[in-house]
Parts: sequence; structure tokens; C-alpha cells
Amino acid sequence: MSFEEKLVKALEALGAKDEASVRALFVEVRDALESEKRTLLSTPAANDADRMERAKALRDRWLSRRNGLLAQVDEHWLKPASRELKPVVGLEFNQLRQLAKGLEVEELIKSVAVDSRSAVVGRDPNDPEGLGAGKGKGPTQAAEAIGFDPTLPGNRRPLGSIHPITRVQREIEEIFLTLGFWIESGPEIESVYYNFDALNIPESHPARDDWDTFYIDSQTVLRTHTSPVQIHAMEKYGAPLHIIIPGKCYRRDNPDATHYPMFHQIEGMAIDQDVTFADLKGTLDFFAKRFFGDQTRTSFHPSFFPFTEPSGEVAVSCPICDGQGCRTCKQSGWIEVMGCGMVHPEVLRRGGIDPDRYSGWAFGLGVERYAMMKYGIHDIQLFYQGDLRFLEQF
Ligand code: FA5
Repeated sequence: MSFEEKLVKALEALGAKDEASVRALFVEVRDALESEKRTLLSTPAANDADRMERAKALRDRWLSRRNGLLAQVDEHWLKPASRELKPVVGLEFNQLRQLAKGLEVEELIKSVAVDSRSAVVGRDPNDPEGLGAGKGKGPTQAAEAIGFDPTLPGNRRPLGSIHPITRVQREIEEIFLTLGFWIESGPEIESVYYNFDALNIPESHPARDDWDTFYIDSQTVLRTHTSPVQIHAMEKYGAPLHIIIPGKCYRRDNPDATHYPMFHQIEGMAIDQDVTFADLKGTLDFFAKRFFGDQTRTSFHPSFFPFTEPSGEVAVSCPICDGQGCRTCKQSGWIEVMGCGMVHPEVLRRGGIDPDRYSGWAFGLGVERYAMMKYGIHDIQLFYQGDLRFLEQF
């Protein structure tokens, strides 16, 4: 069976029932990825356009969000993995994702460029210093072989770049992946039950006004936050659980400098035995230092969310003025960056987890806010106006 055929089968159907057999499957996938990359780099291209086209095709084959090979690993191996195998599948999947970063077109073009330069000077790409001298072709033949005239001025072809929101989302994901969390996702079109009721927000609760949204019909909404995926994940995997949930959310908010009707959140959730608020504080303090810099301090204030008890807001010392007070932090020295708390026992129960045996914490943050702080952007609307003068800066 080819590795591609294996990707559309569940681990169980492939007989992968322990860590060793899961690892062996991932080795096969990684080998295939590296071999396809090597083939691309070593096959001469007719011209720049041909090279770019082939680089994009390889990138899409592996990384296309919809049906790329990595998406299939996610769909058929990671998501349905049993509770016992989930950690090793998650770990292997993360390593595969790291490796697959080398297939982004910018990276491939860089590698091709290094390869081409090596060929032009008649050197082996694995021997850029030419230590195995005499083996390479002469400069002219090599340049002809790859259809490249080094005497001509270079052709600059505009490359798309990664949207700042995606960039920041990936950066946050990486921090939690290194801590052993895995990525979970859920539907953007959500039932009223998961968006509200299961999160301890009954129909009469005033919090429904704060999270007013777009209704598809009386029982179906565009989700207002990523928190409903807490319930989906608990139902699916039970405890213990360590996940982050990035995704789009929608609210009936008028656009202004800090609000948009569509935005992105990242939810985090950890459930296990004896999990305490101290674990939550330690994890979020670590995260803040990684994202904003080692000098960052965190501060927790009491707050209210119906699905956590106790609940809090986390503030970080202003990364612009280091807590001295400036325009960005409105002279307070602090910036609020997320809501959090201990998962309410009723929410655990709704997810099918026994609150007498397990406890957990959760947080939710707005990605746009992080991107605005990171890049000093003062109007959220810039992210979604599609203005190239703005986007090309990233
Ligand atoms: C929530 O949505 C909670 N679900 C977060 C949570 C999860 C708390 C788990 C406790 C435990 P809140 O409504 O404050 O909380 O939204 C979180 C973040 O989403 C906000 O801080 C803000 O950065 C972002 N956000 C909310 N509405 C918008 C909007 N219209 N435009 C852009 N960002 C928004």
C-alpha cells in the first residue's frame, strides 16, 4: 500500500496500535516528503515560471489546508486517534509540520537558489565549498542545464506573503505545541446548545447579549467564541485533555478600531486530575514571556465568565513601554490580553467528565489584538481591507 493510501485510513485499520508502529508510519511520510523535495530541487527547470509552478504544486500537494497530505494526516490519523495514542500522534504530527515548513514556496525558492548557485559555479549543493573539486560540471554547461543565465539581471516575481493574523496565530500555536498541547478545531456554524447552553449560558442569561451573533435559524448561530469546542472535545476525548483551539468567530459588533464582526480567537484548555489555578497562572506566564519577551510580567484580576469559576482577566506589562505608561497602554502600564478561569463543574459535566475526579482550566484570547500589539497597528479594520500597501509589509 502506498503511503498516500495509508493517509486516508484510520490508524486502527493500518494495525498501528502502539507508539512504535505510529512512529514507523510517520517515518514513512517524512521520508516521502523529503524525497519529493529532493526531486524538485534536483530536477532542472525550463525557466523561473516553470520552477515557481512546480514549487507551488509541491507546496499545495502537502500543505493545502483543504486536501493537502498534512490535512489528511490531521483528519485521518490525529483527530480520530485513541486517547492512548493521541500524545505520540500529536508529537509526530508536530515534527511533520516543522519539516513541511521547508515546502513553503519562499523556502523552496531559497533552496533552489542555493542549488542553482552551486550548480553555476560547478559545485555540488552538498559540497558548496567545492571540497570534492573536479566533480561538478563547468559553469557554462551547468548554467545551460538549468536554463539560467547568470549574466542577466534577476527577475523579481511578486510572491504572496503570509497574512499577519495567520502569522501570529501560528506563532501562538507553536508555543503551546512545544508545551505538549495539540490543536483541535470545531464548526464555525454552531448550535445554540454548544455556543450557549452547554457553556452554562441559558436562554434567560444576560451574557447572551454580550455575545450576540448572527442567527442562521433559531437553533443555529455563527459561533461567538471558540469555547463551544471545549464541549465537543470533552465529549470526543474525555479526560485528560490538553488542547488549543484556533478559529474564526463572529459577533454582531459594529466595526471600529478594535472590533470587527469576524475575528479570530485561540482557546486553550487543560483537564487532568489535580489541575489548579496555579497551573493556569504558570502556563500563561510562560506563554506571555515567550510571546512578548522575557521581561514581561503578568497580572491576574477577578472577572466573570459563566463557563469558568473562578474567572479572571490576564494583563501583561505593556511590551511597548515595559510598564512605564504610554499611549498604547493608556498610561496604565498594563494591557489586558485574555479571559481565563477554572472550568465550571457544570461545564465539565456537560462534556461528560466527572468534576469530582477531574478539574481543568481554560482561556480565550483574540488573535487580532495580539497582532495589533506585536506590529503596532491601531485599527483592526486594516487586516481585512485587502490593501496591498498594508499587507506587503509582512
Ligand atoms: C470570550 O469570548 C471567552 N470565550 C474567553 C474565555 C475562554 C474566557 C475560556 C474564559 C475561559 P471575550 O468575549 O472577552 O471572551 O472575548 C475574548 C477576546 O476576543 C477579547 O479579548 C477580544 O480580544 C476578542 N474579541 C471579542 N470580540 C471581538 C470583536 N468584535 N472583534 C475583534 N476581537 C474581538
